[in-house]
Amino acid sequence: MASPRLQSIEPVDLMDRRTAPKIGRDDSETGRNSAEMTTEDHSMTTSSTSSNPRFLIIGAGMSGILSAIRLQEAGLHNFAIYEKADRLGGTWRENTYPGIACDVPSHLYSYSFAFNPDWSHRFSAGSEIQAYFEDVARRYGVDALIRYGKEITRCERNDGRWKITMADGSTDAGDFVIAATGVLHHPSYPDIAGLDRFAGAMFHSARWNHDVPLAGKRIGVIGTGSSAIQIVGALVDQAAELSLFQRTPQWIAPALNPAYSETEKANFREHTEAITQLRAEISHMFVEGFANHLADVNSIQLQALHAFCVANLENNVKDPVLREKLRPNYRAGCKRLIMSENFYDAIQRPNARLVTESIERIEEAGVRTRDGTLHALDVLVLATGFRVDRFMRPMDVVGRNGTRLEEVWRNGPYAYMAIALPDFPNLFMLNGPNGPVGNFSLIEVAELQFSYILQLVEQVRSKCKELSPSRAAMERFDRERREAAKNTIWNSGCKSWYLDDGGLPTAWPWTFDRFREEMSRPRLDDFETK
Ligand code: N01
Repeated sequence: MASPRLQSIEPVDLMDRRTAPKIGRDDSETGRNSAEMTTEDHSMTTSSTSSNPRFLIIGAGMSGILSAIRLQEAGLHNFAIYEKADRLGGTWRENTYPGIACDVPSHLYSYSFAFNPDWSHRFSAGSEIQAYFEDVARRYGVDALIRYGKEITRCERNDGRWKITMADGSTDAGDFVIAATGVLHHPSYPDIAGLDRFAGAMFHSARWNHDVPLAGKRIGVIGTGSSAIQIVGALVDQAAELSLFQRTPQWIAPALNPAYSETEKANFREHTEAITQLRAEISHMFVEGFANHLADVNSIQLQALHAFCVANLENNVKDPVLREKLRPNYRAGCKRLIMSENFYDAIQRPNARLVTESIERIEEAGVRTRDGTLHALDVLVLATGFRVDRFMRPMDVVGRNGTRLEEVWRNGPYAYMAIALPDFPNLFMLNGPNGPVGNFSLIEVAELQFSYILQLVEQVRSKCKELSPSRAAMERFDRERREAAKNTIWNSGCKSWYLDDGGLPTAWPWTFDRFREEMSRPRLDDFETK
């Protein structure tokens, strides 16, 4: 989906949006930001839901940082940000594997209020993205407010407020919970016999062990998702042998990743409007090239996407046997589309092997496949994805009248408009279940969601004490979502992490335009207030 036009935008205006807005760090009523208080202070904080509501933000990844910035902009300074790790960044802190980059172009994968004219590449590296979040958090005065090493174990509705309890026993209470807990962070380990017998170094792609030397080693990678494809491209040059264990082939879209020149960066710095225009173009390309057509599997756009991927395979894999092994038997876009500029090249190197025999077991010396071959390895990487159904869990979330989230989500997670749940008033999720996750900028998604949440917060402040979607609205939304999901490209004949246990896609099944429209104005009739 990356277009060669991306770098040829003519700047049209002068505007420096890098200057951080003047955001006060003082609490509007107490004269200091509440996040600077001690936990004991919090328990004594008198918070009025209307004039000085207290927000508990869980998670300091992309959407937690966004929440803090947006709350401050709205003059809502009574909040705390809790982060279980010792560093912000969420998925970009946890995923540090070689070759990691975002498959959404960097100028779109940035906050709309904090452009970065200095992105080094069209698809910048994970370390650069992590540095960007750290920089934004610092510039907007959010980093100093984050309470690190605070894992929330329980979040309970009590006497009309939310009380959270942390692993270290400390507590806090607030009027609103913003669950910015992320999606892709609980590694999924494969159920393969003998995993614990391997004598070499073995780790999950999201738990990379940087102490393990890789140069000249025999490296095995299990999986062919976005992580594995990037890892293969990054490691093939230094490995003595690289074996990719493929259970299912993937469609791959060619994604050239040119560096931005110093002239281009200077241009972006001086003419920020060029970034605005570039973002609009990329967003349009994602939305019009995919997102607005995912429910119309026969659309010209999805057919073009498929043809694009077929041509990439045909034109770039020479050996017909290897080419057929790499050819998926499902439609492009059914699984999350992989963008890569170097995978086909990497897998055709003399030291690379694509192993399509299924894995029998892991042994001390390597991987034994069903044909009896032992693939001897020094390092084994499990690029086997994430437990995407966890969301806020393992946190024990208990709503009104003792309703447990674990029980509500017994058959799989869901949420009204991907944001809220009946019986969990004033608790809002960012990038929660049923949201748009397929090849979009999740930053754009989170920004739209937060503007929706702020409108709900204003309702509570002006009209009531709490608000949650009605059961009827939840049921209607879920019924319509399930019906629409059947017609999406994700339901066109493949397995992926987009599917629930029953095989139905869980992601937002309508157009991105509809998502924007829904997020622009909550249907207030769908909410119950108290
Ligand atoms: O994980 P995945 P991922 N035996 O779930 C295979 C985002 N992301 O970490 O297809 C053998 O996609 C499994 O095989 P199959 C992005 O949203 C983005 O790569 O189920 N194989 C599959 O090939 C992405 O979609 C970026 O048959 C086993 C692989 O493991 C999401 O994260 C980069 C197996 C898992 O693929 C997840 O990507 C990285 C087994 N027992 C991640 N179990 C970018 O922005 C699983 N597999 C570029």
